[in-house]
Amino acid sequence: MKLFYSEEVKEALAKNKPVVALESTIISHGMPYPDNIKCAKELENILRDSGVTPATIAIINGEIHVGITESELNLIGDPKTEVLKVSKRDLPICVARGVCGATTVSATMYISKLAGIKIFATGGIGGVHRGFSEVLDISNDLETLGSDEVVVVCAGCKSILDIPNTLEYLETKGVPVLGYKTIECPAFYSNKSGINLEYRVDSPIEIASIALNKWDLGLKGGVLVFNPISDEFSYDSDEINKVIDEALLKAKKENITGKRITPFLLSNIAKATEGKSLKSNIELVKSNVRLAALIAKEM
Ligand code: PSU
Ligand code: MN
Repeated sequence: MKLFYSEEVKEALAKNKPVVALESTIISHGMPYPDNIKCAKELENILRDSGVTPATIAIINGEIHVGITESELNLIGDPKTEVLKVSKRDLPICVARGVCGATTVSATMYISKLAGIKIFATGGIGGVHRGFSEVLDISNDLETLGSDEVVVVCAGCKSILDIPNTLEYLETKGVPVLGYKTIECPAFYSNKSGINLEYRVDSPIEIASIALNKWDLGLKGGVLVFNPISDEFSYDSDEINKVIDEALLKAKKENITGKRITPFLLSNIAKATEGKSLKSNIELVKSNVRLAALIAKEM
């Protein structure tokens, strides 16, 4: 499969310089226009300013791009463009049909692996959804964390998910989950969840060493880093959970299921908080990108 590299990514990979991958579902389906495009540009510039090359991954008319141009970003960030939400299973369909696609954590990890990129930063991962015993909704992100060798930096699992069962599933898949400077599992908009992780790490070099040792041992799959949102932007967990519960109820009433559920909940939460949750979302992704840059340099 041919990958289309941007000039800067091609050069960085050839010279063995640090590269951090970024996903595109947060651009096309996770954030409203025009904040999505502004945020995507800022994330890339945070990386460039710290001497790391950004590789935003997206599918443009069936072509898999590793690193996109400004006009490609404007295309997939435009709400008027039809953009498929592409997890691993949608990838061949998107390419075969020659349409545009925004990659989720699972597809972005897979393409990163193909491109030889070892680290990827995002906001939050998909997981085991609440009510999974009735509807078996478990994100492909978890499978891919179990199979593809990429470090993923995120802000934990938000409580639209079943956090304890998401952590159990990651354990089954052999994925190390590392709390960055915390032992409490962060919950995306909030840095509190009341649930403890098993491992806390305190430096980027320690994270790099765990990942490299995992792969040196011949173990497959990724490493997950949970970087809590800073106190300044963190929500009180009761406050945000109330909003999340209402959004979940609305989704149930409107019969929203499958891949539509995560974007539906995110946009309803942003509306209900009058954009305050969006601000938190943007800040936490930026913080994850900053941490990923430090880890990439150590690797
Ligand atoms: N979490 C967020 N924002 C997002 C996503 C997750 O806070 O936009 C996206 C990611 O791309 C993730 C995907 O991989 O949603 C998970 O979708 P699903 O639950 O359908 O697997
Ligand atoms: Mn799902």
